[in-house]
Amino acid sequence: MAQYKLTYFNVKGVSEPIRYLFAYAGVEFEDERVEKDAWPKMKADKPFGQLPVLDTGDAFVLTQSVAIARYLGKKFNLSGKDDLHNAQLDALVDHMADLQSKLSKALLGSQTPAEIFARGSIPPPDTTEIAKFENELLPIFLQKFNAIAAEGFFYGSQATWADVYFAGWIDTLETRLKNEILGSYPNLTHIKRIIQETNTVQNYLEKRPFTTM
Ligand SMILES: N[C@@H](CCC(=O)N[C@@H](CS)C(=O)NCC(=O)O)C(=O)O
Repeated sequence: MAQYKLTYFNVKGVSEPIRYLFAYAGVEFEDERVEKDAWPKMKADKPFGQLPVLDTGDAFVLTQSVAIARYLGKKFNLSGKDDLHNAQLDALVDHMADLQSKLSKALLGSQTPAEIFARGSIPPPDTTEIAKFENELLPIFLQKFNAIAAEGFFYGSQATWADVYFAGWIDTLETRLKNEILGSYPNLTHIKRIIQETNTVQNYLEKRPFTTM
């Protein structure tokens, strides 16, 4: 039985980078995917009434996707080389998470996930906001991300949890935008390729369920 259990909805969302981390490290995990009808009954039992949660296998349940990813990065020896490097990686991943919440807002509007679940359908996306995100905001950040990956990976020549996180994050973004978005960013394309071509990640990608989000 796997030590770790990750619980999230049956989408990539904020959890795909965590699934990538398990796959990249070659560590088995239970990938529990909750269907939306089952969620209302489970919500009250979760520490903050939200997903994802990671059951670490030692009587502790961790929340917040970035905190979970950082924790696993440490466990899997994928942290930075010193405090400054770690702070740089933390800030970079926070930028990715901020961008993802902005995209979610454009896609889902101002309704909370709980309201969307209660309504049973996703409201029509705000196409003007999505176009602004994809054509104006995102390129500003991708250009900067690309520049700090000049040595092969973010802030250096060795892959860390931030590179693995990035590969899962860009996978989610491309799925949600229905578009490949790294064409003009060779350093970022390189990171995505190296991570996705790792054998254990390839195995995960082949086996994961197909989802549109
Ligand atoms: N910042 C949190 C966001 C957590 C969150 O908003 N989770 C949503 C799904 S992405 C959720 O649990 N929605 C169901 C609900 O609030 O009832 C993270 O990254 O983990």
